[in-house]
Amino acid sequence: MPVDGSTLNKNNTGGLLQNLSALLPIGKTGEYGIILSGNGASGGFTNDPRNFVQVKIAILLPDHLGGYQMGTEQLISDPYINGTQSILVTDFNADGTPDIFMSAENEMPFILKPSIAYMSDGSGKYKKVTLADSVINHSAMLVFIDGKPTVVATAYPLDDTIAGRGTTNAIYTFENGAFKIQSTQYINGVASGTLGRFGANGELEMIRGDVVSGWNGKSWTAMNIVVYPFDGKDVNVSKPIQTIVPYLSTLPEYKDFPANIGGKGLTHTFQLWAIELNNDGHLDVLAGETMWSSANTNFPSALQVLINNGDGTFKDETARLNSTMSLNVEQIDYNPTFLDIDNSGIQTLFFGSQNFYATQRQSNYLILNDGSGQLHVGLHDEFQDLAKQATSFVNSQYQQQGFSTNPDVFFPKFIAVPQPNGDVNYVAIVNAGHWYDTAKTLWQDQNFLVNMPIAFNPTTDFKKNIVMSDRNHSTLMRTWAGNDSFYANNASTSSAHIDGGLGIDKSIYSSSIKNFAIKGTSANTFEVKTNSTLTSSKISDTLVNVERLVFTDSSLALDLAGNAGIAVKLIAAVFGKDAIANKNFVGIGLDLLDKGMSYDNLGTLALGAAGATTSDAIVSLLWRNVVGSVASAADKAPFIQLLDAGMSGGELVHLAADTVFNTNQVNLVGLAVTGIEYTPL
Ligand SMILES: [Ca+2]
Ligand SMILES: [Ca+2]
Ligand SMILES: [Ca+2]
Ligand SMILES: [Ca+2]
Repeated sequence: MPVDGSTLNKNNTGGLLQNLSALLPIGKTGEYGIILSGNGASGGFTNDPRNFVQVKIAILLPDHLGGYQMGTEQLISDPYINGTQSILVTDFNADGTPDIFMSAENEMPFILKPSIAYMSDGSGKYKKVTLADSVINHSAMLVFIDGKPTVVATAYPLDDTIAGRGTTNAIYTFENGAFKIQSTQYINGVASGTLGRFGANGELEMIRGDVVSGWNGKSWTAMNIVVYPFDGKDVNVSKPIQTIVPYLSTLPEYKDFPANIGGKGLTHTFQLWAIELNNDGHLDVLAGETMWSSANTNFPSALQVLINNGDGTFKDETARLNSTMSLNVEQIDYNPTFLDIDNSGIQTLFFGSQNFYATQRQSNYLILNDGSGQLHVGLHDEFQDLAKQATSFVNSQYQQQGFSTNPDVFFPKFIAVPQPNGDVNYVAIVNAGHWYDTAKTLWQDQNFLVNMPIAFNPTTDFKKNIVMSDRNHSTLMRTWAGNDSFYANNASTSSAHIDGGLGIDKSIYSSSIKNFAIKGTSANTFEVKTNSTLTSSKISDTLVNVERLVFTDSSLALDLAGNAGIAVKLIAAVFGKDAIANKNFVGIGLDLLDKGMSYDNLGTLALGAAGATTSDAIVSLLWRNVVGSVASAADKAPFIQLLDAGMSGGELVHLAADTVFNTNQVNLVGLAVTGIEYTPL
């Protein structure tokens, strides 16, 4: 396991300062192994090389029975690395198989070391490569510059007197069979960074967190996120493009918070992730932040949302777009997984962290993005119950051997493992505390890995009703199984694609229906476009799985294969085909069906409203409306017999309404292209 036994001694008891994980794509598309590693801890914050902690990596492979088995030795022959805080997985050598990059990081003690990479060798195994750097990289971020994988490292802000600076803020690319390492300018204080084509015309920018300024003789007075131009080789720190105050430091309630890393009221930005959040074509940024404090264990943490204004500057939209994540949690994952799990083109965010003595403040999260940049907590509180299950499993299996664990002491880290079908399973890392190794006569940390195949699938299991009040210029939005509402505020001037998923979803427009061209193009798909006459607020929407359109003067139901189809067929059968033009009738039918009333029960209700109470009256009514003639006694007899034998009136309505006579007379095929107007209740 990650800390190797041969390096253990009384100073190095095998503790991991960071318990990191990353997914390793393996086998079929959508299948993953799990890489585990971290950086060790011993000897405190010194630079005594005798206390250096060597760490191993471990790789778990799926056992195809829903669990995992150790697979390290199948893939690599030398698992020793120099500690890391960033496990980065991508295909650097472009051979079709992902490689693994472990940027070196050690804080206890501070020791400069080379980074380690495991490169796919073409035989299904990995070759270990020791890089020609010398680093304590607090952060290393994988970004893609024009499709090329690039590692952007941020060196720990070392004082020259501790251990030298080594290779400062290196940028790594893979060129001609080897890693090219390019050192960039040393900047006071920085702990995190990312690089990307954030500019209006794709200009490169380097963004750094924890950039300190305003030394007052005792402490820094500011510690901010700073956006710099990047010329392809280095940052230009003398011309910052923008200085951004970390979210927590913008909140009055934390103005005087006794934060340790920066000082009073200052926020530590430990990670910066470049990610497209609102799908407007301009790369955005998420910042991982904390006011870690030894004096106040209820320190706040945050995920700051910085939306690109389109010109390479950013707007802090945390309060508006990330309102559901609590600030009263432990620091979130340094090495989260961002992955498109439903082929929507939108990434879901997975954060897993081990938390000590902090059950209520645990920071495991599954975060969903609806595509407008609005983030929703998919799973968080649920981990409390899962933690109880995982720890009681460990206790039931291993208590006799002396192991015991308690989520209130060691809250597990939950590693998300998406499945090819979009389900998300978890592996919990359960810390069972210290354990005495009689052979080595020392105490060691012990972790158990517990497989938790919960099969959470947001497409079907996330039932919150989403209100997208602002599209934030997005061209790609999708929601889940709730009844969702999409407003067109700040709609993109380009074409937009919206998928409402399961549930009765509405797209709402703030002008008259006469300004729009509306057309069903294929199953569950409608195009809604503003006419050329409407030059302001142009809309060009492709709506999938969206059931209703709402305009200022009219509403349209599009789900002719769903509730709207039932309402129309049923109204025609019971009230006559002309009645489908009665928008109130359609609206009442939709309202009842959307609330869950069955086709048959609505049929019975409609018969009552039409005054058909006897078997004869029911059959006569349906025959007249569906067949179009007055039924003879012989025509009616078999149906009257069915009713008298116990069939409900509603069931007979259902049968009659679904006949081809009826679907033809209401022109169901045509309605599937135009939709049907209704008056909402
Ligand atoms: Ca490769
Ligand atoms: Ca964006
Ligand atoms: Ca929905
Ligand atoms: Ca839907």
